[in-house]
Order: sequence, then C-alpha cells, then structure tokens
Amino acid sequence: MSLHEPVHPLLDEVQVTLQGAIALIRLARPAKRNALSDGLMAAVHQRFAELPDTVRAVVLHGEGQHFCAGLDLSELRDRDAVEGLQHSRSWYPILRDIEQGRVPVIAALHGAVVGGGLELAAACHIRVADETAFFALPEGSRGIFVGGGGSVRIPKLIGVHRMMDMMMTGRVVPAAEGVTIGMAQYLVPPGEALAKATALAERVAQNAPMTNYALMHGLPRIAEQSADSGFFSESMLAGIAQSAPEAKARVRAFLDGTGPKVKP
Ligand code: 1HE
Repeated sequence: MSLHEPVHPLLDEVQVTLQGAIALIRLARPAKRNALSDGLMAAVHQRFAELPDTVRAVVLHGEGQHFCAGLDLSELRDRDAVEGLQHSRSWYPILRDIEQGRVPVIAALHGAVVGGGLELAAACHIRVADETAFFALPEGSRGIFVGGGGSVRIPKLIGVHRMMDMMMTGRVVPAAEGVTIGMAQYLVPPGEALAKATALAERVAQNAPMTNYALMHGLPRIAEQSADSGFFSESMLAGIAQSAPEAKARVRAFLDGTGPKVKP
C-alpha cells in the first residue's frame, strides 16, 4: 500500500443499529476478535460520519467473546519509520471524530480490550466493563509502541505510571481493578455491558445538546488549561448553556415540581 492509497472501508465488519435516539455501532469481525485492520478502521470512521442527525448518543460494542484484540497484527508488515508514523497518524482523525464528534459515545466492554482496542475505548466518553473484560497493552511485549493516541488518552484515565507498568511488564488488568483505577466508570456482571451502556446512552441522549457539547468539548480542554483560563472558559460555557430555551424549561419544570429530583 502506498502512503496515499485510500483504504476501502469494510462496512460489513462494522454494523449499525438505530434504536430511537441511540445508535449501536458493533465491531463485527468476531473470527479475528474484532482486530482493527485498516479497512475496519475506515469503516468505523465512515459509520460514525454517516450517523443521522436524529442520533443523540452512540454505544460502541464488539461481537463475539471480546470487545477488540487491537491492531490487526497480520497487517503489520515491513514499514519504514515514515510509513509507520503515517500509519499511526491514520488512526488519529478516526479516534478524534469519536472523541470530539457530535454525540457522546459509550463503550460496552467485555473480554479482551487490548492494544488498539483499549485506545479505541479510551476515545469514548463513558466505558462500561463487564466482569469478563480485561485490559492490556501487549505492544510492549511485541516490540512496538501504542500508535492510536494511547499515550495521550490512557494516562489521563489511569496515570502515566500504571500505563508504563502495563507496557513494560505485559500486565493484564482485570475488569474490577480496571474500574478501580479509572479505566472504566462502570462494572457489571458478565454479559450485561451492552444493556447497561444502552441504558446510559438513553439517559445521556435526553440531555440538552449544549450540555453534552460542553462536556465533550469543553471539559477536556478546560482540564488542560491554566486555572485562570479554565475559569474563563467555564463561565462562557455556563452562560451559553443557561441561555438555551431548553435549559430554562428544565429549570422551570423543577421549580414547578414537575422536573426530576436528584435521587440517592
Ligand atoms: C488476530 C489478532 C490481532 C486475534 N491481529 N489477528 N493485539 C494483541 O497483541 C492481542 C493479540 N490477540 C490475543 O492475544 C488473543 O487473540 C485474544 C486474547 C484477543 C483472544 O484470544 P482467543 O483465544 O479468544 O482467540 P485466538 O485463538 O487467539 O484468535 C482467534 C483468531 O483471531 C486467530 O486467527 P485464526 O485465523 O488462527 O483463527 C488469531 O490469529 C486472530 N487474531 N487477535 C490479527 N490482534 C495503533 S497501534 C495499536 C497496536 C496494537 O494494538 S498491538 C496489540 C495487538
């Protein structure tokens, strides 16, 4: 493949089901443990790009026994350094369009969540792991390095030194520990990740779009700003969010006694 040759998206390997305001996007290459070939990655990109405007939250999940086995190692052929860095860069817009897209994405994780599969999950906004899930970064043992933005996103979840340990020692982190250290926000019994992620997506889809936008696009940026710039950005977002008619209606509903209370 030359550096500029377009990759044909393998659309049958990434399936979309629309369910009201939710889209379920399924990695559907179970025979290869949903390993991320160039074609499958192009299909992920296209499936996200084609979501209808009616979709307000996405669930990303994997078919078969595993969420995702990471990079398709059968495509890791001889590359020189420039080809290698271009391949790494080819993942960035795909994962950026998930992380900084139009709608929140909730990953439902089970079985292997490894290598590029963990990088993909880390680009999502909420992660639900069932007890069969395990997290690993086998790149270290295979003599390679993360290349899908993992070194940027994963330390933000679990810290630099935990990631260093996983890559240096090949440590496999089980689901419960993964949730404790910040790899995922929810732990559910085996087989229940998709149902939980779907329920969360339905809840998230009901938020005012400006709230979800501020959370997806504002919060991560504010976290990287100085406190002074962060306070400034936050106040701007707060002002814009409050001024939306939807926000006013929701606050009025609470004051009228018709809006939901915060329940323990
Ligand atoms: C694959 C891949 C793959 C499975 N690329 N073909 N990722 C890894 O180093 C993880 C490699 N995979 C595994 O450790 C295991 O396959 C699993 C723990 C994920 C699953 O085990 P299991 O026993 O359920 O499946 P299996 O028998 O190992 O694999 C079934 C088939 O999937 C088999 O092919 P087959 O033709 O012999 O049936 C495997 O070869 C194939 N398969 N995983 C290609 N990853 C942007 S940079 C990111 C860098 C990385 O992600 S590096 C980490 C790569």
